[in-house]
Parts: sequence; C-alpha cells; structure tokens
Amino acid sequence: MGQVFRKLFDTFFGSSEMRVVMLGLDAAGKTTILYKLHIGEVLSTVPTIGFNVEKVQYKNVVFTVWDVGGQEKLRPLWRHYFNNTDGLIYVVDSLDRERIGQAKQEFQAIINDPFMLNSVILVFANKQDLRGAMTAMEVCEGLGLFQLRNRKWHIQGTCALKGDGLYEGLDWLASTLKEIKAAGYSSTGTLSF
Ligand code: G3D
Ligand code: MG
Repeated sequence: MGQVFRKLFDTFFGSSEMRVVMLGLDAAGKTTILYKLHIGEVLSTVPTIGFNVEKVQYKNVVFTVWDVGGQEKLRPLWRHYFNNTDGLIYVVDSLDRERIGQAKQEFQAIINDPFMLNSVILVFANKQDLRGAMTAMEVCEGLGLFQLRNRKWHIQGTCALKGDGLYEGLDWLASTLKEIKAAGYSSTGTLSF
C-alpha cells in the first residue's frame, strides 16, 4: 500500500507543493488511514489553539488531520490549516447512522468555508467491512453530495483497517489535482463502490 501510494505521488506530483486536510468526526478512521498509508512519521501535536493535529509530510505533500464535531468555537482556528488547501479528504464511519446528520453539518460547514471553496473533495465511506454499514451511496445522500454545485468530488467505500479503497480514492485525488493544475477548474461528482 505505502509503496503504491508513494509511486503514485511521485508520478503525479513531481515537485509541486500540495496540501491535503483529512477531517471527520472522531472515530471515523482518520488516524488509522494515516498510519495505513505508511508515508512517514505521524507527528501529533496539541497546539495552543486547542485541538489535536496530526501531520505527515511525504516529499512535497503535506497531510494535516484533525477531528471535527461540536467545536463551533474552534472553527475560526481551522482557517490556519485551510489556507491553500488543495484537497479535502472527509472520512465517515459508515456504521454510525446516528451521527450522519452531525457528519453532514460539519462537512457542509467545512466545504463552504471561504478558504475551502477551491479544494476538491474526496469522501471515504469507511468501515465498509462492518455489517449494517451504510453503503457509499447512502453516505453520499447523508452528506448531501448530490446537491453540491461547482465542486469536484468523489466518494469511495473503504476499509481502513485492511487498506481497501484507500489507494483508489487517493488515485482519484492525485489525478484530479493534476488535471486541475494543468487545465483550470471544472466541476462534477463521481461514485465508486
Ligand atoms: P479517528 O482518528 O478518526 O478518530 P481512528 O479514528 O483511526 O482512531 O479509528 C477509530 C476506531 O475505528 C479504531 O478502533 C479503528 O481501529 C477503527 N476503524 C478504523 N477504520 C476501520 C475500518 O475500516 N473498519 C473497522 N471495522 N474498524 C475501523 P479502536 O477499537 O482502536 O478504537
Ligand atoms: Mg484520530
């Protein structure tokens, strides 16, 4: 997994700087994904701004990760990390039907932030290995992805524990960012199951 991922980024990004933020409610699987990618040491910090941020840099690509949910007061501080963000990865615990409404609320607040309006959106409908999990289509509906206008998005079913779907999702992210950088911005949504 790590090797394939490294190859992918070497091929697609060369030396251009790229910033990716990975967000989602607590327990969605973000930290698991970060470790599963094997792209470097995960640095975890609790900065004075008050929320825990994990960070991995692989060559020119910087991933920053934090939990969202119930922290309206902290939202203005996110901007520090949103600035110049190329890609958003939003991770959803597909078994957590009770909190899909909250996941949607946070998701909508993030993507409508003025600093995030140009970022492409990759959603991981995680924990697809669990019985009773929402399908990627259900997560799609739950987050309101179909209503998005003028945004480039993609949803991918994943099992972070096994690594299933991670590569496919990141492949989309890398090639989409490359496309955008080469040809300007376009907007559509795609589904993968
Ligand atoms: P977070 O960083 O988004 O808060 P974590 O989430 O990566 O800490 O994951 C939360 C829990 O979900 C962990 O379990 C982790 O092992 C589990 N998990 C993550 N991804 C998957 C998945 O695809 N399938 C299943 N079945 N479990 C997953 P623990 O027990 O360590 O709290
Ligand atoms: Mg975590």
